[in-house]
Amino acid sequence: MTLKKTLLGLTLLLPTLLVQAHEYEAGQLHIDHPWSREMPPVAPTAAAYFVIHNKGGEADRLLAVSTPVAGKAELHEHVHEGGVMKMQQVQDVAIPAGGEVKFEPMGYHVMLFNLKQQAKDGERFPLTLTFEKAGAVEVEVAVQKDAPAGHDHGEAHDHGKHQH
Ligand SMILES: [Cu+2]
Repeated sequence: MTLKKTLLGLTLLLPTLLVQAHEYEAGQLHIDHPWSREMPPVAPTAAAYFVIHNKGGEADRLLAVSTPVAGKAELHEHVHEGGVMKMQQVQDVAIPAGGEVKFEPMGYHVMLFNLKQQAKDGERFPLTLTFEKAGAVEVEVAVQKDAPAGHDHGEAHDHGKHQH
């Protein structure tokens, strides 16, 4: 009976262990699960997403992004313009005091250009986020086939359509 109980407990725990969520602390900021969707090897660009929580009483700003795997990295947002969804570069992203900003498909994202090669599902690459107050924070971006739960709106048109 005891063995049976233990096995049942393990079965219930496994899905939790497989999620591989990772997070980072930088001063007042908490950066949750940086990830990137696996793209075809020929795709020239990729995008990275994460959620930034600001637990402090002062606003901060994300000023710059960089990574050794891409020739260029930019902060982007999606905007509706005449019924068309398109993306454009932004100079910085405000992180309000006590608030959070989601970088996600069809929203803010880190755009990576001139990739030397596309990372595959299960791989990770380093990304440095530079904040006005918290300074430079290096995170690892997890590459995965599917968006983590709660990070996708299920809009298929985002898939492989990151063009400028
Ligand atoms: Cu973009």
